[in-house]
Amino acid sequence: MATEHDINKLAALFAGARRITCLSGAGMSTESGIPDYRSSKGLYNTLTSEQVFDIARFRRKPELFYSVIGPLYLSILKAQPNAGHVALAQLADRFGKELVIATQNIDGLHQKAGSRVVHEVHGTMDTLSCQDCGSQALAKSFLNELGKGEVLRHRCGGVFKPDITFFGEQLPAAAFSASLDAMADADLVLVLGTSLQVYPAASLPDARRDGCPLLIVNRTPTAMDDKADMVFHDSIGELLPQVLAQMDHGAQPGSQRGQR
Ligand code: CNA
Repeated sequence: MATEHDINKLAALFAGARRITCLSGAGMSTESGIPDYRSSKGLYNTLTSEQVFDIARFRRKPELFYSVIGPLYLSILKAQPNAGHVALAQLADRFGKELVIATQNIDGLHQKAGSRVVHEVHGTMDTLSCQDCGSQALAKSFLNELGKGEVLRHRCGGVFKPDITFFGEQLPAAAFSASLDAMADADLVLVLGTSLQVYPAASLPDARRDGCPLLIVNRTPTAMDDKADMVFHDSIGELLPQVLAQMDHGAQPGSQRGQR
């Protein structure tokens, strides 16, 4: 658990960085009520996610995907950002940091919290594409069907697939390459709420330049703890607001606001 000394150190680290790049994962959104993959209450213990999110299976049997995921999909569309998402957005808005978020999440919560530069390396649940004609639609126009676990179809008869990256699909190239660039440009890299087991996203922090500090906040150990400068096995939604409060406390009146 972070001590007062740790919070002071983190506040100084954040305050001294101009360009901050963050890699977030499912643990970023558990405090918004969305289960992650690998914790005890995570999806892998209740559902066979690798099967449900397999592209070949989806094409063969979309009813399996929608019946299992439909109600969860609906709850993700309705979820609200938590204190961790809000604190990150404030790093840019209130403290003038050039914040870039590379997220493995498909829930859109960073954007809902007000973060503007978000690269969704595993796509998004907000939109759907018809597998036959390519038309796009907003998932929020199908709330009833999702709640009932029905297969979503375009009026041409084709099945809609959410614009997320399924197992067996390529990552969105533009989002991935923009994330790599942002890691290389950063003077502080944050890894928040990811076990760092899903590649290639997990390799993104390795693109940071020599000497760029790496901070990991994750409730349980990650695959990169030994490479990090600071690691906290804490809750993001509890730790980040404390750091921002300390930055507020440490700032001269007005000194860190409005630098953009
Ligand atoms: P993961 O492997 O489930 O790891 C999540 C990590 O977060 C775990 O190590 C937890 O200990 C940690 N954690 C959970 N809650 C908190 C918290 N409040 N504070 C700090 N740490 C916490 O998930 P990854 O993101 O590493 O795996 C990548 C997958 C998960 C991507 O393909 C995502 O698309 C996918 N996913 C996304 C969502 C979402 O969009 N919200 C939900 C579930 C899975």
